[in-house]
Amino acid sequence: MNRIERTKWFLDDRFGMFIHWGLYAIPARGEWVRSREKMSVEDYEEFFEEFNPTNYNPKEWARAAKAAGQKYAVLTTKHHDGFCLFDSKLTDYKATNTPAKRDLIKEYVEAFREEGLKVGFYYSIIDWYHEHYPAFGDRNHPMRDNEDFKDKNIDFDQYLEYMHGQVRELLTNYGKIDIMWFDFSYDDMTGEKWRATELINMIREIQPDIIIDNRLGGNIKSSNPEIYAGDFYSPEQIVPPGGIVDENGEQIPWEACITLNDNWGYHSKDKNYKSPKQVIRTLVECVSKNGNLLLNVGPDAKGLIPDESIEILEVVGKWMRRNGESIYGCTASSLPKPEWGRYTQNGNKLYAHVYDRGIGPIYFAGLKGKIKKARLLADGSELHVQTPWMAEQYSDIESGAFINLAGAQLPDEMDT
Ligand code: JFZ
Repeated sequence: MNRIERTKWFLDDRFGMFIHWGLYAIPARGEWVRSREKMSVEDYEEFFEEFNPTNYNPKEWARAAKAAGQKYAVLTTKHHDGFCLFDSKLTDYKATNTPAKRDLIKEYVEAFREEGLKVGFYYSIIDWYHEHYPAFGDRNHPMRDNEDFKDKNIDFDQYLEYMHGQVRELLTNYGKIDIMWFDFSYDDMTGEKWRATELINMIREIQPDIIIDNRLGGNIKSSNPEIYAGDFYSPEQIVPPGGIVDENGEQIPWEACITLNDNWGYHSKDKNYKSPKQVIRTLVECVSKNGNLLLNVGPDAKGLIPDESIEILEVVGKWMRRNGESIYGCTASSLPKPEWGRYTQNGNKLYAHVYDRGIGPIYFAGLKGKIKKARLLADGSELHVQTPWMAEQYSDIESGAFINLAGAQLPDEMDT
């Protein structure tokens, strides 16, 4: 299988749930708390001893994702703090040794599979816990300025054995896994520094169909990319304005990852949530540029997705139930971006996402005589192709067509 075959389902599905969850949910100041506040392992230890997510019910997470129209999920099996939600034989720093006492990844995989969703693993190649992970290679290591730590004898190969071993565990012990989402490489700590070719060969042997992000390093945009350069490009907190193409101008699969508020991990004070409308428009924006959206939630220390996030997902789901056809299996359109919104397309079906209906009929450049019929996607009701009075005199619109939206109820008066 090549990248194009592997990513087919992914590009059809378009919309996934990202989940950042770990010990950092307890301090509730985001997943970077250890680095930002320069906490030692000991400072962080109380969260390990305390971690007991009594409300952890991944079936609920999976139902929320499915109801929102999301088709796959990616969960942090280990974040930069090194804590593992899975029962790794290679470390004691794992959920089974906390009061939670269970393999939380196993339950996640089962629950999401049961809802018919595809399952992904986020795995941090950065590790602030492992004794052989070098602070000198990581400008944000919490212990970087600590003299004792610097003097430690680091054998990076031991860390690499551990990291490769954990990836092997993750891809061996939980059945078929759809996405491996590595995070991340600094400019000078990249590619073969992770023994990336060897790592990818191992992964492809265990899970031949799995798709992998581009954060191990390499140049995914090259016409001859390294084996570890990834199946899809992962821009963060941005929708790339022109999509992503390789050196030859060919489309590269990509997936924007975006938070609902301003943190990935749970943050009790961060209430800066995006509106459902912004989220829907971001999803449309991605698809209109051939991309996916991986939308993040950060469950709290009890294991609950914040109410605010659930409410946004519900509204998005309402929209998706009526308009999902304009997302799944859709791509960019070759038509120029319309002034009133965005296009997505599936074969000969063009979806017009109308953000600004203005007054009068809306204009479709280049489509004169080409629109067979027009329908309002939300309810299937008929719309009329209409040529306005004296339109032939508007010199710049000769090749275009008009559709009359009069009387059409755009969903919540916000989107098509
Ligand atoms: C990383 C993590 O540090 C963060 O906590 C979160 O998990 C996010 C999804 O990924 O953050 C990054 C990684 C890469 C870039 C920026 C932030 N980047 O390439 O610009």
